[in-house]
Amino acid sequence: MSNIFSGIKEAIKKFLSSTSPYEQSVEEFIRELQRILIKSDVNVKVVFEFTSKIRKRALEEKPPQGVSRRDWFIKIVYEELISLLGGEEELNVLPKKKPYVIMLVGVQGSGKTTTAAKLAWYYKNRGYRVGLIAADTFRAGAYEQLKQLAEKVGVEFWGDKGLNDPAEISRKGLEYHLSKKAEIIIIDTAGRHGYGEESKLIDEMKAIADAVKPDEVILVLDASIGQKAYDLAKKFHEATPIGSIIITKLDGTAKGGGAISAIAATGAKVKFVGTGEKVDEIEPFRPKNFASRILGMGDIEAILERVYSTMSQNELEEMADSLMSGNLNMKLIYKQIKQIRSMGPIGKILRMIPGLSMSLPEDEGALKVSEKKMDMWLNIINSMTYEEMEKPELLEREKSRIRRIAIGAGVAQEDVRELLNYYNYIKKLLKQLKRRKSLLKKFGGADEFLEEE
Ligand SMILES: Nc1nc2c(ncn2[C@@H]2O[C@H](COP(=O)(O)OP(=O)(O)O)[C@@H](O)[C@H]2O)c(=O)[nH]1
Ligand SMILES: [Mg+2]
Repeated sequence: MSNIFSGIKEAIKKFLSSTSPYEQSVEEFIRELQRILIKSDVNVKVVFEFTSKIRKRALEEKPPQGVSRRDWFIKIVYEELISLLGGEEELNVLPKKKPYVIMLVGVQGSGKTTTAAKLAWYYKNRGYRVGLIAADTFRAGAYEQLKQLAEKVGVEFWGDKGLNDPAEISRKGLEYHLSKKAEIIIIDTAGRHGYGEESKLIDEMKAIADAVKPDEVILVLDASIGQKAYDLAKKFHEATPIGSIIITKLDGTAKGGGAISAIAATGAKVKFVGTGEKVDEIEPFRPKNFASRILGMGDIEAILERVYSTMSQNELEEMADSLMSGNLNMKLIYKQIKQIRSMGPIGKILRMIPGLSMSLPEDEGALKVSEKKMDMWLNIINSMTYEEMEKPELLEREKSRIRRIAIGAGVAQEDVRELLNYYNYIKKLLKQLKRRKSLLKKFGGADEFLEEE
């Protein structure tokens, strides 16, 4: 009936509306998930590792206060899927050095030539001078195909129909592009082998790599090939430690399991995905987006939002406690600012302190800090010595410190002083609050406060 996308969405709906006990619903969901993934050609071993992680967490983890077990389970599935797909972090797709030589490998028809042009387009649009090399001596039209694409994108092209040694072509092409001051050089290879001949493909790849010493070897994988992608990705990753993967034809694939297998197969990271035949149909791979697509983000978005906002609420409360109990210094301010950056003004945190919300100033103006300013302050704190972070009072005593920090952070001395004022303001406020708190304790003050104790 279903492909991987609609199948998993269905399973989630079923899980959420099920009236069975939690443990039983989890088992039902996991069985369904295994069935869908295996049917979509995801490698069996990958499937069982994936689902047993989910099961373990689902049974062991206790959701934080205010979050239901079923909501928490959705979060677990979402997180495990992201981790299966390569983790939270996006790969940096910009070259680490110049010139940067990229070699594309992969079986015939996987999309190497198209991808070479797409990469050229992508990098050209980001200001790089790109050169293409046609090192596919096997397919008759390969030279013309890449040449035309190079013209279309508007980048330098090198090829020589008279030569038939890919390693020699690559070496000469490299020389040509270097003389043209290319910053990124992309080599399109033949990959005349079919699936099942992975080791021959790897051998050829090694021969060209020996000749040109590429900075990166990219395996181009067709998403629709399913299970075979797993073996190829695995062998590839074992053979080349500098490898990454580009998955093509993600637009047309109903199964999509091959992509997941390939990603999960190895430590090799997916860098880009191809989503169409045109040169601009390429995008950096984002595990989070892909996970959302598989789970049907529309359906689970509200749940995730609920879970994360409850969590940050709990975190806020913890933060309020630490503000009240800890000795205030710049490190603490740094930590707070970083967390507040995503949560709201410090007033919100202070209001969480039991029994004290009413003693905060009506006008929160003094507590409000714009995001831009927060970033600047983080920057300033980063320019302080450890000693200064521990004892910001040092800045008041020796003014030359303010000047040094301002220069280090690339801001005006005025800005450093403003942060110092903020620090002093929070410090004073906390002192007042603490005094009030102990008074309240002594004389059994506000009802609200008594309830908390
Ligand atoms: N739909 C779609 N087609 C693609 C994509 N990438 C490549 N193709 C098509 O796949 C076929 C083979 O591509 P080609 O670059 O010649 O593969 P090569 O043999 O590995 O060089 C061509 O018809 C391409 O237009 C993609 O991301 N999406
Ligand atoms: Mg080709």
